[in-house]
Amino acid sequence: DIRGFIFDLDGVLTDTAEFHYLAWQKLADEEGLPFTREANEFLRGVSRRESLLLIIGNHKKYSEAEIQEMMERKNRYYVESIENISPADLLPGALPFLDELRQAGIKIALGSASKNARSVIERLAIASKIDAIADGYSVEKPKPAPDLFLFAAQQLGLQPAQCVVVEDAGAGIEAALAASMWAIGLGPVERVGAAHIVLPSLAYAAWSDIRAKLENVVR
Ligand code: XGP
Ligand code: MG
Repeated sequence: DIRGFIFDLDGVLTDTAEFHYLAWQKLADEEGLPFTREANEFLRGVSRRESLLLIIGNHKKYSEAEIQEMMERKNRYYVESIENISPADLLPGALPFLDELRQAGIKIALGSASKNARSVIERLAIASKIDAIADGYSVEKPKPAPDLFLFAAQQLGLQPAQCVVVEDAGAGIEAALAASMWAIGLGPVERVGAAHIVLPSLAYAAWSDIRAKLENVVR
């Protein structure tokens, strides 16, 4: 039976995916690298370094020092942009769903590729609702590898099969399935259709419905 939920952060609990996009766009513009909102879809769930490498593609050659500098620059833009986020920036449904799960005795972890996850959680004022954090510092291999979610489950003291991952990224759904966990995808089926359950957002998430649906999935 299901004992834990592992939530991605950016694009799931709050729309920081948009702030990441704007920060990457600014960097790309400064570097003369082509980048669009559509291209940003591929950065969902992807680590800072991998995101930058995807943006650079084959367009230019950069030294390792230049890559480091660009990662720092993008992060400065991002950190500036999240300075003013508050509990009002939680996405619709996020807070009631977290509370519903906690009341049902479900453990909750964060599973985010971001190194900024802790500071975002503090600003959203939901740190007290989260039992364990797996973030951009926790493991070596980023999503779609299962490592981050396996680390989160371990922190919760649960087996993978007892955990449900909630993700907005294709790479995140892949990682959840690779970890042998249940997966709930938020967003369009083209992006998260591989998940066991697809919902438009957490505003449509109810624990009793989800449990009933997952109990009927044969795996
Ligand atoms: P961090 C971020 C990436 O920069 C961003 O491209 C990803 O979309 C995001 O993580 C996914 O959660 O990582 O720069 O905040 O460490
Ligand atoms: Mg995400």
